[in-house]
Amino acid sequence: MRDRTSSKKLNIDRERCLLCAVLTPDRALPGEDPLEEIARLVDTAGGDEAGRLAQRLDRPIAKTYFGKGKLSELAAAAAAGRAETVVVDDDLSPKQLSALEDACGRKVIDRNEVILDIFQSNARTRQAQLQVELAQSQYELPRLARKWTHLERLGGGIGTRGPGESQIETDRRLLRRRIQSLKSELAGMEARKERELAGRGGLFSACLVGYTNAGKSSLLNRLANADALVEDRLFATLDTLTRRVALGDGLEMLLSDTVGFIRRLPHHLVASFHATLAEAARADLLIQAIDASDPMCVAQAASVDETLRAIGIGDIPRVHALNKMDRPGAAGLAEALGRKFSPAFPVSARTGQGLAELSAYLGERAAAGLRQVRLRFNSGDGRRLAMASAVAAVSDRTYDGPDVILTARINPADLERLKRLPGRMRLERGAAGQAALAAIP
Ligand SMILES: Nc1nc2c(ncn2[C@@H]2O[C@H](COP(=O)(O)OP(=O)(O)OP(=O)(O)O)[C@@H](O)[C@H]2O)c(=O)[nH]1
Ligand SMILES: [Mg+2]
Repeated sequence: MRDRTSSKKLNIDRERCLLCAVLTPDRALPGEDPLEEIARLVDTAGGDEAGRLAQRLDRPIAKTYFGKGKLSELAAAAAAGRAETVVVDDDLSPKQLSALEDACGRKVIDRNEVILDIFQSNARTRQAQLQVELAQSQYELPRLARKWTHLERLGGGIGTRGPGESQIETDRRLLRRRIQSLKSELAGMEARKERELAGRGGLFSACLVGYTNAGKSSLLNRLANADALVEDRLFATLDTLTRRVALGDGLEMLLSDTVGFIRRLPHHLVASFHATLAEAARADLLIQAIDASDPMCVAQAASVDETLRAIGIGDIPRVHALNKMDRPGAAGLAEALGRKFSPAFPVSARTGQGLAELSAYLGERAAAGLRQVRLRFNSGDGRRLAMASAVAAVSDRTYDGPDVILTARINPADLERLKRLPGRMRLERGAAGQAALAAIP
């Protein structure tokens, strides 16, 4: 029986794909091969390129996507390249999809579906899998009707209210129910995460954001000595990985890696990845990774900026990591990019170049707003000791009789939480702490 939850086989692994696009004036960026990115996406999804077909138009034709002439070339181009699938670098309406499929007699998939396909094969955790399924279901919902009219055209459905119509209703209901249950399971996961995060205290946190393949996971690995998955493919990371990073002098921060962005990211995906992107929303600082060796990096950074604004986190302070400085071409661009993106640090996650400077900057940011204190409390007060060690940058710990004395930097909110714990704690501030402490009998 036909699988009703997906209208066609999305997976293009090892399929020969003809790459198509309408090139609108706003779309072709200077110096860019306009089909290069979809070629990269298809390659990442495991497809093989079987030729390209593009048409310059002010905008795609509403009903047929391509103009009449190009539409009539489609079948021949697909045949010439022995293409099994036609991939269109745009989000197609159900009508456009049907028109293109009719014109070439082959499976047609759009940019949305290629990205969903990649996300699906890269989703490793339950949360990522649920998020991808949610995005897919939402994409599918308005397209269910098309699938059934399609079936009828292929020989089914007799009469005005054939089996198709009630079937569409049943399918819609099932899919809506599934979407609801995915949403509630994801909301539950998010709530659990929130509770977990509340325990983190006010530790300074930064989140790596940036275009896919810019080197975010590589930077996390270098900066945090972590083992995030690094791959030369798009959207290798779909989950958030958070690590504690030691910045010296007892100072620590949290550093997270997250899902990469791409131009024209399908909005269902952005919405579905709410939980993953929430990590970035909570950050005190965003570190935008830019692949400075990519001639398209300025346009890529602009689209990242757009996505950050679209998800409401464009205002979080940002620093730029101009990455892959070891690659030819990057060094020449560093100066110009540094002027455009400020503050910026030329770095290489591969060689480690510039990372000390970036870490020092992160250290300054993490230390700003912290209060230098000396805390004296009973050394048997395990709860306070554990909390202080978790949320404060403790640079010195000494014992005086029954007491422990911590020299630490801490943010005011966490200091209040420490004070509120049962038991006694004495506090001396700043450099004066030393003298004050000496005065304690
Ligand atoms: N030459 C060079 N290659 C790098 C550098 N940083 C990362 N790479 C390579 O770039 C590719 C992508 O790196 P990732 O760290 O996976 O990039 P990402 O931004 O996490 O990518 P997604 O998770 O897919 O969004 C890998 O092949 C890395 O080895 C660098 O500084 N120099
Ligand atoms: Mg990554």
